[in-house]
Amino acid sequence: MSEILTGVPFSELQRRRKETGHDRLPPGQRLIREWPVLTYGGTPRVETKDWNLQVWGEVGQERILSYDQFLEIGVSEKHNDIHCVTHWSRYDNTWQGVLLSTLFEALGVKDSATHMMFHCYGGYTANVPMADLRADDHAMLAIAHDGKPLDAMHGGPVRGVIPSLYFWKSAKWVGGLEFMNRDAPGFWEMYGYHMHGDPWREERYG
Ligand SMILES: Nc1nc2c(c(=O)[nH]1)N[C@H]1C(S)=C(S)[C@@H](COP(=O)(O)O)O[C@H]1N2
Ligand SMILES: [Mo]
Repeated sequence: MSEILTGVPFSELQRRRKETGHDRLPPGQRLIREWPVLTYGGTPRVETKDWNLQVWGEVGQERILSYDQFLEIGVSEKHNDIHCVTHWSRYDNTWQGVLLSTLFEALGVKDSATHMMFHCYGGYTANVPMADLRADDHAMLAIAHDGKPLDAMHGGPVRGVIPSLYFWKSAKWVGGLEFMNRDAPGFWEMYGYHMHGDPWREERYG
């Protein structure tokens, strides 16, 4: 591969190469340069002063964080690729936000949490296994993309980014995290999308 591989641990690349024969572009995907907007329904407009993160379920303490309390947990930067189930991939995205690993620590997420449900302004939901979130050291709640605050269209002020899974799992306009002790389908999963959604295994539907 002549392309520069960024943000992906070597062990992860070896796994992908072995399982799929692909280094960077997952099977069945094509590379695009632009960044399309994919939203079911309207675009919620939430200002940071009105934004809250509600946290409940398998956590030490159920809480509601303001935007400032959320940022105080600590902001990091990550560089990675995104893969949409509708077959487009976009390389080299730089995200700033609060890493989920840091957030889970701060919130005291219990070991009994096996899955997390994103709850969004506007009603969208997406379920993700905790094992994937714990294994993906790029997974975050993002506030900025390529140095600019996230547009409302792309999920601003705060969206999930989980580059190891198809992009529908990266919920936009996140306002709640529910820590569950079992799996449950989110919005697209109820319409037949995969409960897991690993692009390297082409877990698109079913
Ligand atoms: N709240 C919410 N989050 C969402 C969606 C949505 O419709 N609502 N669409 C998902 C899908 S299918 C994709 S591919 C990505 C698209 O993100 P983008 O519009 O920033 O490209 O957001 C995901 N997160
Ligand atoms: Mo998507």
